[in-house]
Amino acid sequence: MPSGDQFNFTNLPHRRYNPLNGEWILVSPHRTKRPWHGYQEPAAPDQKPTYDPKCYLCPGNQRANGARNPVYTSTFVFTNDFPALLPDLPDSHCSPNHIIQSASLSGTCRVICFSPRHDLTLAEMSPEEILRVVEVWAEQVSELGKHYSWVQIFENKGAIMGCSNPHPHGQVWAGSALPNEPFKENREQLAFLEKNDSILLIDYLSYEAEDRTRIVCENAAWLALVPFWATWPFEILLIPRRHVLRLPDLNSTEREDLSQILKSVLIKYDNLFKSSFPYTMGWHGAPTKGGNFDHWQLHAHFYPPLLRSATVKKFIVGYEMLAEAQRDILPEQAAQKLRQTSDIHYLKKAK
Ligand code: H2U
Ligand code: ZN
Repeated sequence: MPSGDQFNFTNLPHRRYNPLNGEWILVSPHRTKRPWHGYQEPAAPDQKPTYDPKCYLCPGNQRANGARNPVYTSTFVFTNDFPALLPDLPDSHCSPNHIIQSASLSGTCRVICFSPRHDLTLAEMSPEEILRVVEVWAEQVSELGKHYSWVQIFENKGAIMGCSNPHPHGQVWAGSALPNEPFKENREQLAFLEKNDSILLIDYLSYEAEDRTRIVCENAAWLALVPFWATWPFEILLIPRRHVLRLPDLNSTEREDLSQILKSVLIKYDNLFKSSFPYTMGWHGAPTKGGNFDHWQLHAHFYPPLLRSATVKKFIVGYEMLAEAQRDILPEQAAQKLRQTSDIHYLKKAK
């Protein structure tokens, strides 16, 4: 925590700067004087079947548009039956005056089933099974990156995040333009390199590795931390220690370490409120077309909505929609709570 002047950053409202997107966030730690209601009776574990004959994603089942899934035994990728993006559209930009603009965008959307087992989540899969998911993510970036400048890998988990199906799965959307969030990160990382002659997230990693207050867990190749500028209560940034631009650039040790740390992070999330923790997570690596992107550092964002229990969600509304993002619990407190959770999944412990 910076100790600037006499100001008490742990008790008083202040703003923190997010150097990745160039935006500020309001932090109101004095509001956390309210009692902490984090602990909950363990929720009865969902009794999900290993195979659900009605699930669109289970092996051998028919999907909503009539196609049938193969009887897959590991991971399975298919083109989304209801894609938000379509391939091979003509290039078109339309600006009839100085206000109105529109542009065509070609792309594709895919669904990635992480496991044939309907009842599992990434947190409950073995590191070997998670490694297969990591390999698929990297393959998707390699393949789609040849055609599109941005390949967005992500997972929406939990009904609270709008996830449509509990079967463990993620998505990839690839398109021919840089979307808003990566656009800002590209701009800020480039400006940082030009100003400091170093890589923003590599410098940040050294700072956090020394400071230690925001680290959630780590291994030889990766660091998982609640960023100094986190917006979501238990937001996590996962960064490789080595300067790596994209997922396919990870070596085999880094991939193995990644599957280990993913499991650790997700177990800690589930253990926090003894529930299957909802989140949106996704990868940001350098754009895959259009120049030199050495200013980039690969990283994953985890944005979980829960605040105080499995049922209390943070809403991004009001001041946050109209002015700027705001949080109560300090990122340092969130990191500490996550650090203190067990490394053994609560459902395994209960058995
Ligand atoms: P979520 O990750 O948000 O649950 O979305 C699942 C995706 O799966 C969603 O984009 C696709 C939906 O279009 N889907 C299919 O492509 N085929 C199906 O039969 C069901 C769902
Ligand atoms: Zn299923």
